[in-house]
Amino acid sequence: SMSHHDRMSADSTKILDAVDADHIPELPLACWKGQEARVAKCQEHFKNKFQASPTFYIRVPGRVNLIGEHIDYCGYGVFPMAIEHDVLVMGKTETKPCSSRGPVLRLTNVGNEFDDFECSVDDIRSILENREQGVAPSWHLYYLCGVLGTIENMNKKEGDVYLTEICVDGRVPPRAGLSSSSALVCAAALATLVAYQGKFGRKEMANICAKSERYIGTEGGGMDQAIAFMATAGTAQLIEFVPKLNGEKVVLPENAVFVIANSRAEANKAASSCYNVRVAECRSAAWIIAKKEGISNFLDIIKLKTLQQKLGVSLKEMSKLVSKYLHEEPYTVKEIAEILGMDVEELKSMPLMAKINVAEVPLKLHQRAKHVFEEAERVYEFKKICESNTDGGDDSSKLSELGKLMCASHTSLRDLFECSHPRLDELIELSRPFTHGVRLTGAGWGGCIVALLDRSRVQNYLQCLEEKYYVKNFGQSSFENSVFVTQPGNGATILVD
Ligand code: ADP
Ligand code: NG1
Ligand code: MG
Repeated sequence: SMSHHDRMSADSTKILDAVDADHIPELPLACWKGQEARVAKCQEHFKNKFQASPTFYIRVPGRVNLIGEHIDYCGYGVFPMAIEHDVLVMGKTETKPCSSRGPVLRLTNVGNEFDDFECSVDDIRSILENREQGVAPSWHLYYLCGVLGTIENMNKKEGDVYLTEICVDGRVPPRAGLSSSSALVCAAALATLVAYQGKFGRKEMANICAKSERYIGTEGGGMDQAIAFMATAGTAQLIEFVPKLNGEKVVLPENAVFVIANSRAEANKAASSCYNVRVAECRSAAWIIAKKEGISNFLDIIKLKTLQQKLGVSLKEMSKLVSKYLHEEPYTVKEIAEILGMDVEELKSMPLMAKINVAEVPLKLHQRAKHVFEEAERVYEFKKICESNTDGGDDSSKLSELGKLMCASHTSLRDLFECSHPRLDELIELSRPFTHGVRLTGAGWGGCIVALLDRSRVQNYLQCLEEKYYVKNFGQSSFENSVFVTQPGNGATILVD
């Protein structure tokens, strides 16, 4: 299937170069090789539900982040690439009035565990605002995030679409840190764009989707939506967010192989407050350092990167400021409020703070901020090594340097950021003898690891994983859909029949 994928990649790269780098690529559905059986199955599902055939198709990939974890929401650059697993959305619209209750959206999903859903488009905002808190959101809510994001950013009134019928088929393992959620949100947003004949480029869509996925409750930093739209086959990208979204293609060393292994410990990010607590900790750290450095409007500085720019110092110096101003013992909200010269209630009612139960968790500002500055440095190091000239020599020293950065990233995520999981750490330890480097990828608390290794070691590594992790913990055949060798794939694509 890798060669089919490559063929599609080559086609769309050509189209892209010919048109406009920010244009969302459109490809004939027939160019999507190796997917015929899947498409046919989805079309059949669509026909059974809606007694018609879809007229447009959208494909959005998941991603693996190679390095730069939990720093996008602090404004720092990250290093992801798209994977071949994707979400496919098929749709059809009705532009003649067919109901008196305004525009209707009907959703169905090929996956058995995802129930059908139907609502009026006008109700989407209130459905999202009134969703139940503290539980795993229903799949359709992610879809609605994408729809709302696109609609509220379109300038023309979309009164001529009366009915949108949608069928989803997702192949990104859910709750595994490969961003199935953003693939779904972005696919929904792009399907809406196509349905309403809007025109946005890749970056606009990435920004819209980064914002709209927050309707699900998590204060994400935008990495997933950025790579979902901006990915280019054959390269990873350094994605920057400040001063504005930008992606820089980076070619990975030729003999580098990245293997993704799913720990099978699921982490549903929107079901708990773990993620938002980390965002809040990083924000509080920024406020405190800003205040102590004498910045008068310190509450306006919510990102550690903005703080760094304001202070005009290096990442190394930022790390020193962490040691200077933030103690290692966990903070309470009360102490943070005192340092900032605020009322506790006032602090608790700040945006984001109000969403989480800050009073109940120990806030480890020192550890989180230290991770962020060091991880941000590792991202630039990683890029530098990828781009360094090996002078005709082999790449193996490059791989070992990259690997060391990945290992350091994992240690920091485990010990300073505390977002690993015993299952992830077990996989990491098993992987070490076979790999140059290995780390958790995505938000963590479960999900996947990504390992960097020489092509020649892949077979032995996979065999070890199968025996010593999958068969041992989950029985025969659990290995099948849990491990994949991956290559940088393309971003969101519109497929035309
Ligand atoms: P991740 O993004 O790491 O995969 P999240 O917890 O952010 O994990 O999002 C997972 C959620 O996204 C799922 O619980 C589900 O609601 C939704 N989702 C993922 N894949 C699909 C799919 N194929 N169909 C419907 N919903 C999906
Ligand atoms: P996943 O693993 O997809 O939940 C999350 C965030 C990213 C980023 C990473 C950690 C969303 C949609 N995604 O990813 O922005 O912060 O964690 O690096 O919130
Ligand atoms: Mg997610």
